[in-house]
Amino acid sequence: MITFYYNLAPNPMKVALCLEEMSLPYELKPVDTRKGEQHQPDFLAINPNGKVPVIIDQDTGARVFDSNAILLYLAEKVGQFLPDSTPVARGELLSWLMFIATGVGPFSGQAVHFKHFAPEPKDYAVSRYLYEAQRHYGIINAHLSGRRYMVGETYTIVDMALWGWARMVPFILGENAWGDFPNLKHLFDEISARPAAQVAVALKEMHSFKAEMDDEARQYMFRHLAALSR
Ligand SMILES: N[C@@H](CCC(=O)N[C@@H](CS)C(=O)NCC(=O)O)C(=O)O
Repeated sequence: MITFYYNLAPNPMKVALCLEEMSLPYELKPVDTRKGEQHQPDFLAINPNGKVPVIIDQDTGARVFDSNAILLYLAEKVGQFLPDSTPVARGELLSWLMFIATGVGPFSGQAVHFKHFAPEPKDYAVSRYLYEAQRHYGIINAHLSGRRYMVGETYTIVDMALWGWARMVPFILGENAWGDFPNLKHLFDEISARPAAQVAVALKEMHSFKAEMDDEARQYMFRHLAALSR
């Protein structure tokens, strides 16, 4: 049994997809980040970074935080959704997993923050992060030209990591953004049609997370605001 600390944001959603693809039994532990549950001492004892996702593998006692670390842990546990065990394929797997973890995710997250939530003036920051997010998705789209999946000939955890963020492309880059990334859109649609993805998306019915980005939510999500007001 896996204990899965989650909300409905891109990083937990990749893990939800992965757990479903692997048919691993898991119990859900919702963490409402707009109510500050990520800063509670009992949660910080599980993830000192105060973010979701986290898993605890009850079979092994392992605690794993950071979404792409979780995907790799689970793939190695079950021996599935990995490419051929050659050094070349392993190099590709690690490179694209880290590219998504350190590039696609953070630049997309900052683009969303500045575009949708930051106060004015913000033109410089919006321009920088939208440019970088667009550039990262462009690299993925170019890589997918003539390929069905990100690594090798089969569906792997890299495709799952990508799906978590690809769901957000219109929110990050605008409603017409898919037109710039036809290869990525093709892969995104293929994954979204999988039964595992449909179960992951339906997790939104399992728990009612706070939706409003009000003063309380901003206080918990954007903690630098406290320093600014001192
Ligand atoms: N590098 C981490 C990032 C996790 C992360 O940023 N999680 C967000 C949801 S996608 C979160 O918990 N935010 C709450 C907060 O920042 O207070 C990962 O890949 O899991």
